[in-house]
Amino acid sequence: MIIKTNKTIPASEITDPLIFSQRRKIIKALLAGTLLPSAIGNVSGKTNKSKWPDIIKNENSIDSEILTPVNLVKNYTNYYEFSFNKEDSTELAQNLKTDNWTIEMAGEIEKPGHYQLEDILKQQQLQEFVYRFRCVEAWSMVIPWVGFPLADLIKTLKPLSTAKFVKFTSIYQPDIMPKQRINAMLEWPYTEALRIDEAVHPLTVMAVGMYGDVLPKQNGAALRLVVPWKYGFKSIKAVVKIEFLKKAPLTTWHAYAPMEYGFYANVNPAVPHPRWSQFSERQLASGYFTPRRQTELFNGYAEHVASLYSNMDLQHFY
Ligand SMILES: Nc1nc2c(c(=O)[nH]1)N[C@H]1C(S)=C(S)[C@@H](COP(=O)(O)O)O[C@H]1N2
Ligand SMILES: [Mo]
Repeated sequence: MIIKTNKTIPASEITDPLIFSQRRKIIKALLAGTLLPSAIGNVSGKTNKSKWPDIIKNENSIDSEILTPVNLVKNYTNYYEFSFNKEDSTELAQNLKTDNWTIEMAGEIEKPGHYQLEDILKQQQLQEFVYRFRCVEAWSMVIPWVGFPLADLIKTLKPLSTAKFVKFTSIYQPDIMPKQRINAMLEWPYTEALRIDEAVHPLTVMAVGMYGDVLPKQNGAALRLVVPWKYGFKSIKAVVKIEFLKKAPLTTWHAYAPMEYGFYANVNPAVPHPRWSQFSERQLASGYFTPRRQTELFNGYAEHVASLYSNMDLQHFY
């Protein structure tokens, strides 16, 4: 997210140092003739499934694209509770304690309560979901998540017919999350929400891992949401509460700048952000001469999700 400060630089114009140094390394290696696939991450599309050896790949996985190198995904993170800088947030997030994770389930359900993540996982069949991921700042990645469909969890909670929206809340821990202490611009804890039909859509995932391993703290451990057809800020990290509501709640980014960050936040090349175009995206760690990728409606998942919005004006409900 681009924070409104005195110097507002469109995200698309920023060449972050990590990408820059990675490119320099790649060019150096190319010149030296030493570039092995492992040097730029996994280019074969296979992951090293160390923790979950028998995991099955979800049918909605994309397989035609090259995965973003894991080291880039781990070191280029948006985690505003810690820092507005993508590398500092990675480092500071290591202070988060992610064991014995508990999630509060509340609102319009028959089975509210505090659930241990471990107990939830005993009921779920973990799968790998290889999804495109598109940040509203106009960069994108391809990530193999490990998790389960949110729909499978929601079923066990027995939602009432009055449950129309699902609200997610991130952990609030100002003692270790510096921006929760000193940044009053955003309201903490971070919250996000989906319409119930979006929440139970088979593409919507709760992730506990990526690249065959446990989710790194900076990427949202112990449990995060992944909604691949929406801008990245909807994919809330470190979820500690899931609430079923009758009405749409006000969520963090939407509350901060409603003209810039809509409730729906569906990826849409035809709806520019007020301060930059969403027509194309920079694929992280793509080749030096690779052109920007043309952004697709619903991030390429239109055949799966367009029907959710068939009666809606997407320019108005951005
Ligand atoms: N709690 C929380 N969740 C969050 C964020 C955040 O700052 N705090 N950033 C969002 C944004 S803007 C993006 S692009 C993705 C980034 O996920 P990644 O760092 O794992 O790539 O997380 C989203 N979820
Ligand atoms: Mo983002």
